[in-house]
Amino acid sequence: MTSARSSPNILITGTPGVGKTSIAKAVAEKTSMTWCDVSKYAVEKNLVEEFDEKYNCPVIDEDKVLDSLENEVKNGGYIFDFYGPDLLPEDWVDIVFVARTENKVLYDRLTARGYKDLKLEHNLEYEMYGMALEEANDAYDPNIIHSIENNTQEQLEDNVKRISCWIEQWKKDNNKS
Ligand code: DAT
Repeated sequence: MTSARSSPNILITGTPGVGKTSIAKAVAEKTSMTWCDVSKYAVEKNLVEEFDEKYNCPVIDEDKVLDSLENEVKNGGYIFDFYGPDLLPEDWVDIVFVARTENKVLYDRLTARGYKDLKLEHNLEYEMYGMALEEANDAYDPNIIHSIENNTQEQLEDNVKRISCWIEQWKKDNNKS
């Protein structure tokens, strides 16, 4: 099997606080992949529709973000870090990791981040019902979706190792190493 990309593109998704950034940054440091925090990218490039006062966060302009990223990601090598499990077109990504965290652990992480009231409740519920995983399953081929537990430091290290190994294997399988 070969791919037009010289490296894979990976999506790490899940509820805010489940550890997407921690995993994505560590994998990028261990490999030659580029970490792309899609929300930050949108804000830095001014691709934001509005600021959501209720949830105290920017609402990204999805079409503009996709247009802006399209040429950059053609050759692969990106680790996308985004809470939205269905933003990226299916043919952009080779594998999807949905990070999961137990609600008690997530509660502590989100309150430490200053989340409260509706924003806290909404995100805890979203995680409790496994919504990110469900949405990812609707958006991508379920065969490329992997749910990863990310509660402890040990699990974080295992996840980083597993994803990094997967990248190396992809390159071998696609004759890109
Ligand atoms: P996200 O990018 O999904 O919003 P994050 O990577 O910023 O999440 O992590 C949220 C907080 O939790 C941050 O303080 C780092 C910590 N964290 C992430 N993964 C962890 C793990 N497996 N064990 C302990 N702490 C973790």
